[in-house]
Order: sequence, then structure tokens, then C-alpha cells
Amino acid sequence: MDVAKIDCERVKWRKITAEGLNLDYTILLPKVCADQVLRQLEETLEYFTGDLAKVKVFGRWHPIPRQQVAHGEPGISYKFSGTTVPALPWTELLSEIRDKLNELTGHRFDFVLINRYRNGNDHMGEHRDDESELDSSAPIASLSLGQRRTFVLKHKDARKPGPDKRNVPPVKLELEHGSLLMMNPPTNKIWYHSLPKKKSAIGVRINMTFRKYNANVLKK
Ligand SMILES: O=C(O)CCC(=O)C(=O)O
Repeated sequence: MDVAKIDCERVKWRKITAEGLNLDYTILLPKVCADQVLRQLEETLEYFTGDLAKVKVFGRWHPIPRQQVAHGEPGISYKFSGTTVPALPWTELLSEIRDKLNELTGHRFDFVLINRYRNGNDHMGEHRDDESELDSSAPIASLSLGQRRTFVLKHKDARKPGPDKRNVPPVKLELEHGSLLMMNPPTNKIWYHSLPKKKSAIGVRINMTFRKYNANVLKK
């Protein structure tokens, strides 16, 4: 079964809400399809190396604690922790997945950031995807393959030090093989998210976040 054959009408969503948080979760790819997509991604993707695979933390450069690559429309580049990475051209498989997500959501995603976690030591720290160049009215579509990992969301006020801190409980989700998590506005303005280390997770996981940039970022 390939991605193009998935029937969008049959997708059953689970809604997850809290103050300023608006998520939709589903298992989009049946296991056979998810296995096939994971295998093809493993065969075709090449991850950034060298300076493109480093981040600046408190003034010092470190290798990112995972592998990363970006694909998308010409002219888009992704900025994080002192590094700017250019979007490589879409591959056939990534275009096929993007087109299915466009059909499913009614949005036109033009960029995907791909993170590969080699095992439970690889992780991603707390951050928000709130770059000014992103279209803030569009959701971010996060497709996960491989090892199940815990995704943690924290309200911005729960991270504040001192008396401004508010006791808003975190939201934790197990992101399954083949799952799709839609992070709808205003989630990314108000909630930070992370993928913490998980010592018991031994398998590879690939996560793809499809995003929409503002029109003026795209090359004419
Ligand atoms: O791997 C994940 O599920 C998280 C990815 C993420 O936080 C991001 O791409 O901004």
C-alpha cells in the first residue's frame, strides 16, 4: 500500500485541547505502509553533516543530538540555535507524503524538517516553532515513523521562574509508528515542545514536521 492510496475520508482524529493548546492526533499510515515508508526514507535520505549539524548552546558549538535534514521549495532555509540550513529539493517520496497531507488538511505545506533519532539517547530540547517566517495561521503536521517516543508539551507560563510561574500541567503524548500529530494555532505560540531522552528506546525513529512559510520567503 502506498501513501497516495490512503483514504482521507476514513481518517479518525483524536482532539487534544488545553489552555492555548489545540492538537489533532491520528494513526495515518497502517503498519504495512508505515514500514514501507520508513524503509524508503532510510534508503533515500542523506542527513546534514559538518557545520550544518551543529548548534550553539551558551556560546559554544555542539553536534546536534540527532540527525537532521530539510527539504522544500527553493529559497527556504531553516534557522535554529545559530545555524541556518537550506532546504534541499523535494524527493519523490517526500512530495507524495506532502501531497497527501495537503489533501487531508487543506493546507499547502512547502517545507519539511526531518529529524532522525538513532536511539533513545538522541533527543530534542524544549522549543517553540514560532519563527516569524512561518505562516502563523497554518498548522504544523508532524508525522512519526519507527520507535515510539514520548512528546512533551509545556505551557510557557509553567516554565517561568519565580512568582510568575503558573501551575499548568504538561501534556505528554506517545507518538506511534505511522502517527500524525497536527499542531494547530495558537499551540506553537503558547506551548513549548520537546522529545526527551528515553533510555529504554533502542530503535530508530524518523519525525517529519511539514510547515508552511510566508509567501515572501519563497523564490519567485
Ligand atoms: O521529533 C519530534 O517529534 C519533535 C520534532 C520537533 O520538535 C520539531 O521538528 O520542531
